[in-house]
Amino acid sequence: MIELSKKITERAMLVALQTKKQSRELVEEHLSELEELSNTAGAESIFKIVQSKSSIDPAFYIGKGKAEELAMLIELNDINLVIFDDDLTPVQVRNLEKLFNRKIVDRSGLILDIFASRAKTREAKTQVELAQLEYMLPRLTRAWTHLSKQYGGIGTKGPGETQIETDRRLIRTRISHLKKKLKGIETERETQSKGRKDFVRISIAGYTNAGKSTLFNLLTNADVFAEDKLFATLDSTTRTINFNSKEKILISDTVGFIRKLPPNLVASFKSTLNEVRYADLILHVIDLSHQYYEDHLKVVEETLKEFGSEHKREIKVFNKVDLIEDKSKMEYVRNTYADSVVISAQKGINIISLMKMIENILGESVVEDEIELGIEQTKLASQIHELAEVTSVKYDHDTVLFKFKANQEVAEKIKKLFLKY
Ligand SMILES: Nc1nc2c(ncn2[C@@H]2O[C@H](COP(=O)(O)OP(=O)(O)OP(=O)(O)O)[C@@H](O)[C@H]2O)c(=O)[nH]1
Ligand SMILES: [Mg+2]
Repeated sequence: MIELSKKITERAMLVALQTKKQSRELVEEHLSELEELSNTAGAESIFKIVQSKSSIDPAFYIGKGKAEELAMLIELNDINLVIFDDDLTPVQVRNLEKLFNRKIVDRSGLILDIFASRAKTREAKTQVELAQLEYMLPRLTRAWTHLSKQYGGIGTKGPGETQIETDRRLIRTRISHLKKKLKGIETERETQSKGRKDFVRISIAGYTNAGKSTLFNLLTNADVFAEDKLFATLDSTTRTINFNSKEKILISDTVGFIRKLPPNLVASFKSTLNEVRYADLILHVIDLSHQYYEDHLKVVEETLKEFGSEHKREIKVFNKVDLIEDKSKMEYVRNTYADSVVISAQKGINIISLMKMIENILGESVVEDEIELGIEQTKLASQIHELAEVTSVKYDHDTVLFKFKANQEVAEKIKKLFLKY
């Protein structure tokens, strides 16, 4: 028996704006990433349009003339969805929707939509719903709810129509309810974490589709879902692993990053990403076969910085080496990035080197040290807590004496940070 797929593919037009500040090449790369996102969401991109303009048009984003031109294309080619690479203002959405008479989705909306369809656990669902409502709130107009109901599909997989129909006040109430729920989940997680205090923690982080879950599965014999689509993983999974060392090691797979990740999504995924925050070591996986792998690397570093993980010990794991023919690329990364290793998680290439690096870093001798801070240097105090195991804190008038345990390198890092203040 042949089963007919019920899924209807939406026909999408992708639109990006190139202003004076950006190069054509970069805008096109962003657009091809948008295409991957839209494929992941189940749309087929029929057109990819780049409009050059000195500045953003406040009413129509790409300018009224260009918008009218696109309206014709849309009509003639049966396009039912228009996706913009940058976030639009509510006014731009309203004007464009009126002109195109089609559904308009922006990059954040698209990412939220993918997250919504991928969220499986209570935590992920709560996090995505919160981010969606916050995204939706300023965009909520009568016209919007009406149109989204009319079209359905991508960009409208909101937290349920009944909630969309109700007014902003109800959405605000829901937002504060979800925030409380997440706080509860976060506390649960923290309690769990405390129970794992005597474990050493490794966290796998990186750009989406870099091969994090594939590496995780390889290191733990787990069976986490991995596929060639963006955001296959939304929840962090944690397992224990055994190396030769006596230490008990926990390793976590985490959600991937991408450029222009909606800020409210990052904020609501804080509890999941705490795995990275509290890790003793981060394995930063990078898809070396991607043309823009160095951009990806920077995006991940920036995002890690946002929640204060930039001073963690990190191994840069350049993955998918089986796809690389140009040997100089490997030389280049080895010479450019300290603590890096080139592997293939899928083919199992060079995994032994990676394991050795992990062991070396974890096995570094732990030293005890102390540092005296002025009472006003609270920022540094929280960094010490993040980087090291604080064994005692003593207050004396306007100074605080911290005693801590950390490996040699981290201890030196803390001292350096202190000198900067
Ligand atoms: N050729 C090759 N493909 C790989 C390698 N590692 C992973 N892949 C493929 O890359 C795709 C993405 O892998 P995942 O492990 O799902 O990547 P991820 O980083 O967990 O992705 P998200 O969870 O979506 O952020 C899959 O199709 C993998 O089979 C590798 O070393 N070589
Ligand atoms: Mg994954």
